[in-house]
Amino acid sequence: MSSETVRLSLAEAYEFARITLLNAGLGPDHATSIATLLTKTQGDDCHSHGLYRLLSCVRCLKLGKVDPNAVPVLHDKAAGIVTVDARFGFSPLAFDIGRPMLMEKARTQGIAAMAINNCFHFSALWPEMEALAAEGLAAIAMTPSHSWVAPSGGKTPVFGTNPFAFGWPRPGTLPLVFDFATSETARGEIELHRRAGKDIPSGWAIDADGKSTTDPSAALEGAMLPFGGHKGSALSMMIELMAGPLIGDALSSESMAFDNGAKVTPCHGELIIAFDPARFLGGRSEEHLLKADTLFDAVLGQGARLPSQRRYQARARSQTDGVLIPLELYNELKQL
Ligand code: NDP
Ligand code: PYC
Repeated sequence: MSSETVRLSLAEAYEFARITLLNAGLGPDHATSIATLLTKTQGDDCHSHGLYRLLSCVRCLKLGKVDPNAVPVLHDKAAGIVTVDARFGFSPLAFDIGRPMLMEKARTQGIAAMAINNCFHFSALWPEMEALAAEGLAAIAMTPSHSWVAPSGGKTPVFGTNPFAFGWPRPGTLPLVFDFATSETARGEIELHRRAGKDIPSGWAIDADGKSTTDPSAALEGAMLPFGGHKGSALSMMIELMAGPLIGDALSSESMAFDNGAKVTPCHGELIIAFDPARFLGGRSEEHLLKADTLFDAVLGQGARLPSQRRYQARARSQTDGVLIPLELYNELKQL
């Protein structure tokens, strides 16, 4: 693959994404929501979940899998529970529609959960965590995907790449956020290695015969591996349960069965839980939240970095310099 790149300002990236989605037949509200999201992820140098995702969105639309005009339906399910039925549309608009009620319930109850159901889910979770943490709430989120990942000690895919994300509000500065797949890496990262003609590190995946592989194509045909052995495997299982049966939605294996060989974006649910420190702590909230800085300083003081630090640095760069995307991807997207 060529190493040539194209530079786009953030405004151009947004418009490029929006027009690509509209041209593929996606409804304007969804197109706006997704273009906003992909501009954020590309701007923060999250390449596996940036503009690259337009390829799979358009494929999903062309195959008629996703409802391009689905109107998410919000349900006030209980004092601390919101559900949003995405009605087989993409998930970002469902999150946008559910977020105000989730925040209101978290502020009233101290803790509230939002289940998004029946959504085609392709996105990074950190923008959702950052949006909640920027409003003073701590939050966690999790979602299954397709069954691509073998359990620790096994060879056959059962779990999804099941990301887990966390957001922590920091008075006066940007939130602390982490967001990672419970597999060694996101599947999108292996796909990007394949597109770039690069090997993957050993330990990420096994081939169809169960042997360790550094060949991205063999990895995608075989099984991905959980991070941290039995620990990542258990977390991944928890995510299957909490963002699957608990909210009345699909396991990764069911999402894969629903896909029926089309190899498009997984379709399932997502669980988001928000916590209001002001409700837990009352007037002592700020004092306790500032204590987090002691912890962060102890990390930074020894030369380690905080999760989200790289992204915030990339964001500052993108705001002035724009984003670089591979020319090949740009041309492919333009042809769509
Ligand atoms: P990584 O393994 O790169 O881990 C990313 C997280 O770890 C980020 O929060 C990152 O912060 C932090 N981090 C990385 N290196 C360090 C370090 N040295 N010190 C401190 N923190 C560090 O990401 P994955 O490949 O596992 O996942 C990438 C994305 O894929 C996620 O956004 C995830 O949501 C998405 N995904 C989505 C799925 C879906 O079904 N929708 C499925 C699977 C993944 P920073 O960002 O600042 O580098
Ligand atoms: O990269 O593993 C992944 C992924 C799955 C769904 C969206 N991204």
